Amino acid sequence: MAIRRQVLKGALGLSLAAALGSAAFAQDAAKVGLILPMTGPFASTGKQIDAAVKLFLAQNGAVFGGKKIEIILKDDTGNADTTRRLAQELVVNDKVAVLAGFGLTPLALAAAQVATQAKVPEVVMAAATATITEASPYIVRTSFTLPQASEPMADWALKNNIKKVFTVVTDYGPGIDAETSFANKFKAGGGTVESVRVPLRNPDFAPFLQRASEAKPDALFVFVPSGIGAQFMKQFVERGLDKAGVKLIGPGDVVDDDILESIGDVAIGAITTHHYSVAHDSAANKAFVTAFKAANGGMRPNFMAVAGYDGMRVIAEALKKTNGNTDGDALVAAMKGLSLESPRGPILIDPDTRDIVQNIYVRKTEKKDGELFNVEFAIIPMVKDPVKAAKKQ
Ligand code: VNL
Repeated sequence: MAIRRQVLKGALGLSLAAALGSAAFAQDAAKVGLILPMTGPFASTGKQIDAAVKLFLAQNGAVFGGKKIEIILKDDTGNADTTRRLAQELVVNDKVAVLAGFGLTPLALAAAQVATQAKVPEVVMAAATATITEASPYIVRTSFTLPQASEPMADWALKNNIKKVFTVVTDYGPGIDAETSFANKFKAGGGTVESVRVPLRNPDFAPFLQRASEAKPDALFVFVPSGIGAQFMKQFVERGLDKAGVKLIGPGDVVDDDILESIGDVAIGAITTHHYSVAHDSAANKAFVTAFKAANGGMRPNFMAVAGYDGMRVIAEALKKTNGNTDGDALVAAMKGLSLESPRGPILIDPDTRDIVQNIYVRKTEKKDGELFNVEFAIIPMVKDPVKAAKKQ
């Protein structure tokens, strides 16, 4: 090292720097370890986020605060033990400045201890259980929280003459968050709720939908993780719930833009509350959707893609603010309070909680020019995660 510095000072410095090439270059790189489920049942989430990260870097040139962002993509297949091992390897062997991705709640939680011990920021681009940001002071989230999306659904249902709701949710963090936040708010407003929870792995919705059908509710409130909606909706039709006139409501994961076409017309009329629709009417979103589709063979971006895109932007803005300092504490400090215009609308990284503050939109699934969309018709502006907001009071 000492010899190299000496030589670099000399006349041969330039050519030697060129010869050293990658070694010299590496010091000017900020490596981002991107851990996603690229295979397995949640591969659609990995695919969407990976594509959005690539798009952001292709559009913005990859150099921020003098550091070139280098992505190291790893497939955790949706297995939490693998996520933990990959996070450790990325920190120890690759010396990444940031860990990012995290397709599901157990995967985000599996990396939290690694982030804390290594003092490396963990940018959560998908997982959405409210408590995740409390698992490490290095976690910053650009996706959403289920209570943030589900409470507004209770308000809408109460105002729209829905009195009896049956909830069906996937039985793990985000599903329990969706059920609890919706039910508490809906019951407080005078509604009645009956609830069932469906396993995360290999779900068979039929017995749960049978119970829902027998309960004769005004509406069925559903949370299933992104990518599972088509499976759910198929069984919803097979059980005849659409014909029985049961209204479908919930956070927007079940009518995910990515799979809406494969769900088909049965989704028409569903009312959902969520932070992103591919149909969001803004110039920023139109540009994002056009570029994303062009780069990905016509694939629609969904709410996972937008969170991956914004997650990269948060990392880039933080590097600019620190002038390329990749110290974990400096990066997290720079991320706190960032406010940006996203394709979904305005977003803010809450400086107190490191969680995202954003608009929640009420949408109706409709057919427009032969294509299905979740069309936004009302906005609840800049919603904070209500679970953490309640704890503060
Ligand atoms: C989670 C939440 C995953 C919402 C999702 O799709 C989703 C999670 C994979 O926190 O595990 O749509």
